[in-house]
Amino acid sequence: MSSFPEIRDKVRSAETLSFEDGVALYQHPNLMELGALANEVRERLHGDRTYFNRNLHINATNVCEASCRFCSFARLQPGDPAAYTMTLEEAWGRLRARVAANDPITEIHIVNGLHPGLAFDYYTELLAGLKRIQPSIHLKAFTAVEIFYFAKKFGMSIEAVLQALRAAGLDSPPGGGAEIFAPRVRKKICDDKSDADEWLEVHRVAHKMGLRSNCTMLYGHIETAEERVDHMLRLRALQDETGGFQTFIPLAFHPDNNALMKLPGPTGVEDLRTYAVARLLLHNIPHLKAYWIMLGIKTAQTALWFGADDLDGTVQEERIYHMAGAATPQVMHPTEIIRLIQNAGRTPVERDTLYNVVAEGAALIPDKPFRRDVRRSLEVVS
Ligand code: V47
Repeated sequence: MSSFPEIRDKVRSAETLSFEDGVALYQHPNLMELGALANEVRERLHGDRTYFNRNLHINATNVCEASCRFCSFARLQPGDPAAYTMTLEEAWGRLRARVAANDPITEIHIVNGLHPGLAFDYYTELLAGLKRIQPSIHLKAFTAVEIFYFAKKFGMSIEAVLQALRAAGLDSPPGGGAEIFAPRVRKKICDDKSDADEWLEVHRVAHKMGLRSNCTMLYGHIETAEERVDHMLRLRALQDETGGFQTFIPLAFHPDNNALMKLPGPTGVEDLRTYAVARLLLHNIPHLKAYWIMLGIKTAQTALWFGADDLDGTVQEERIYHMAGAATPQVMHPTEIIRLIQNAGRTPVERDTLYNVVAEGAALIPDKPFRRDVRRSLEVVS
């Protein structure tokens, strides 16, 4: 097994790290040394730039046929008192409210349960209606698991599903549903939804159609370090083939209100270690997102020195993590995100979903600062 100095040399000469290197990095006792190496790669790619966007989450239904043991959001029966399915008007109303409040967003992130009773039209109309309200909105919608489910349920190929969704307004699939690819783990935590090859195939098809997408890994439950490394290397292999992934998002397991609630969830050190290892192994995926909703705001801010260059967005109405016990707020004002990034010694950049710059420098200052101390900290930007 390679020593840390040998791996550091490989990273500095831009050599691809092996499976054994990944496992050795997970075992390296010196977290700060690991973080500093990941930070070298982060700064080589992005300097101090740290991205965020203005977005809204819509989880249109929590009715779900799958029984993932880590999930606190899904309800198996439409008759369950906690089950809900939004009408299209209700879902569209979420965007209308933002437009009416003059609180603009550039992206809607849509993730739903695998609802056995909804017609395909529900999904295409959902997208088309949102585009009618705001034609410029980027619709990051339906995980690979949902797309695979549509293909099976409606007797269509993956490509036909993606084409129909794209015609209705889909811009990119989000990265959810990947969990951990290893069959040992999938069998125990999510054995009745798409497997690793099916998940990867949906992204492969999407990339070949010219769509970009994201990828995730749910960590901190029953998986081993070897299984995390294997997961990342499978993503890296697909990225070598297609180049379509934009960002990798490690998702920290939240143990409340689900079948795995006896597990403790990852510690802060495990979070930072996973970010650093991801930045070092996934040299070909440009961005690494510290999703503040589930990492917690303080760890997400710290992760900006352990490889991460993106904090996701303002988010609003997030339900999946909050039902699993996330203690973070459901929305963060852009001024607060900017303050966190600046306070970490990084340079905030507002992006759209495809990483085009929306605003930076003085242009970042929002019209409506929401707290006096934030307004003061923003003076630094101007
Ligand atoms: O697939 C479910 C995870 C994912 C829990 O693409 C849980 O930009 C932790 O994929 N504890 C959905 N995680 C969210 C997602 C995502 C989030 C942010 C940005 C992007 C992107 C994608 O949430 C699911 C699953 O892996 N999840 N339950 C839980 N208890």
